[in-house]
Amino acid sequence: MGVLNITPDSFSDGGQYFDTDKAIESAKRMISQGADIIDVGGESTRPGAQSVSIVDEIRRVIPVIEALQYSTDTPISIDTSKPEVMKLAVEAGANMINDVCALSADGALETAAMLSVDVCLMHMQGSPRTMQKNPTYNDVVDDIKDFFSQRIEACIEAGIAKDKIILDPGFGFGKTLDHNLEILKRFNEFKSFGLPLLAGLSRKSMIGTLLDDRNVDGRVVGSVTGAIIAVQNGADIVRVHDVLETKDALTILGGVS
Ligand code: 8Y4
Repeated sequence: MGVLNITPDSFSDGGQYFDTDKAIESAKRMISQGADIIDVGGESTRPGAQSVSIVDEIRRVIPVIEALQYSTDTPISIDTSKPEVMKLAVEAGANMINDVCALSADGALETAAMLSVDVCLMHMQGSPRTMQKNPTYNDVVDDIKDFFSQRIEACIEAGIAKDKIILDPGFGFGKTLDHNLEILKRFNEFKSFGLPLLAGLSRKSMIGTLLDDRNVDGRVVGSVTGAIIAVQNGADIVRVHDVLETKDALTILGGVS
């Protein structure tokens, strides 16, 4: 899964079409590099990030989804927690909902059920603004498994078929470095649900911290290594910024497995 963040380019005054065109170009590059899914997001979910209005999020993501729907066969994922955005995105051609809030917003479960697309349920402790304050768990893997059980139950209750669900422990979302490493080491334990697993470690601070506070641009090799470990430990989908590099590593892994 290639990451496509659509946020206004503060270094240009090219306006809406400029951002949209750049996003489409970036998506097409990732597809040519072998991405099997493009994850389109219009709201930054980084720690402490500003929230984005529904209208602004729609203005950012819908034109890009429409253009990709028209010009490629590659499945499109909509990275949002807002039911209004989910609905318009799927109507514009998105095939999957990637929700870091695991369909917890008002109306999100019902909307996802109605749209009948795949949904990725990600675990987060707290909210993006506060999650890194003081994350605590009894046992991080067991606690996340309990969360998955509850959210799967809520989905089924709302009419979402179990075979449409993908699970993601949410690296960096209310987790310390030690929590993240424990999740990566024990990733296999999430296999017990019999559902596909997604891992997103790409460029995250756990990589930067392990590499002596390396900046985001210097995290490619660390991110690729993290993706490989996740796949070896049972991940079915890896959400990455560096598609070409990750594909190369997965190709080598595929040669011996
Ligand atoms: C640099 C670059 C530093 C990116 C931090 C980040 C996940 C996700 C995000 C994930 C799923 C991010 C939307 C955070 N992470 N969705 N989204 N799983 N399913 N931070 O791990 O990339 S955004």
